[in-house]
Amino acid sequence: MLVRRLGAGLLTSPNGRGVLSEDDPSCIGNFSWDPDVRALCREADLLIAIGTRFQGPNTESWKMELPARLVHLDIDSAVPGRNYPVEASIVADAKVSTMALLDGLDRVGAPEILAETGWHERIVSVADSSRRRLRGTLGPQVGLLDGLAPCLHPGTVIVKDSTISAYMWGNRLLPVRRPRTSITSNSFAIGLGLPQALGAAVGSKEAPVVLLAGGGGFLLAATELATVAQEQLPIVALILRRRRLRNSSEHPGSPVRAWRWPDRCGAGTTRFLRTCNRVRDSCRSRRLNRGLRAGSSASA
Ligand SMILES: Cc1ncc(C[n+]2csc(CCOP(=O)(O)OP(=O)(O)O)c2C)c(N)n1
Repeated sequence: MLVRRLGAGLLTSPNGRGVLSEDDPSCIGNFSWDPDVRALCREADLLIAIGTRFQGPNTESWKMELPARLVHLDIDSAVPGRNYPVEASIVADAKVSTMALLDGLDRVGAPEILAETGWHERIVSVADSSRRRLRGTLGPQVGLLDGLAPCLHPGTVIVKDSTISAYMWGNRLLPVRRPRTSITSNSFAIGLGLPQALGAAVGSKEAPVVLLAGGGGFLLAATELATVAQEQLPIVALILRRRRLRNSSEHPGSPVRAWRWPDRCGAGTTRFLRTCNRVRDSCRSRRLNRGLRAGSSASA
């Protein structure tokens, strides 16, 4: 794999998450806003950008400094050089061209790079500090993150509507371990979460699909619950209530209302965590998925 061969760190956009497991020490993740990550990018000798448009929200509207040596690889010839000047562009399929780069490194006899430079240790330390820094800003929501994260199977598809909880921690700290298991809207429009979860539940081999949504965004497409019921789709919706989350000290013990289709659960952290545990149990049970697909009335 190119990242290992180069001794590089991997920084992802929100939608690139999962291309390498976030448990891998080379994976920095979706942390382009972090000051230590910014410093790392400024100091790097070379950046190889693969399949990214360097969107404004991920680069602080292109204020993020990148190394002068930027190689930009994309299948769309209009992308390289559009937002940042490039030293070289490669217009090709990402998989084919990364394999070709690996072959090229072997052909020219490039040594196993950077083992002795301390760069890898720096990457590991920056990945750790950026996570710690963000966790330190979450306040009581850290309990939701810590409650949910261990309940997810590596293959669980998690869909995030554009809710504050998704911006704050869902899109960065809730770990993603496999490609295509983290879905979030690029447009920042609220309301797409439930329809996206619905599609993911039809396409995913793991059950259930987990949706994180704010109350406002969820209501925009709540009528799709009829489709969820009709198709008996295994979706767990965690609906976060902003006022409760922001003012949790005034509403002790009740930062979130969590419920699952078709049974409505009450409010409270305990119930949220209970729902998370059901997610975990359901993730473990492949039989659930098979049962649902066979049209049984098994519940998530
Ligand atoms: C389709 C659409 N309409 C309006 C907005 C503007 N907007 C951004 S956040 C937000 C409130 C979202 O509330 P909620 O879904 O409860 O999530 P929260 O961020 O409060 O957790 C609105 C209306 C938007 N982003 N997209």
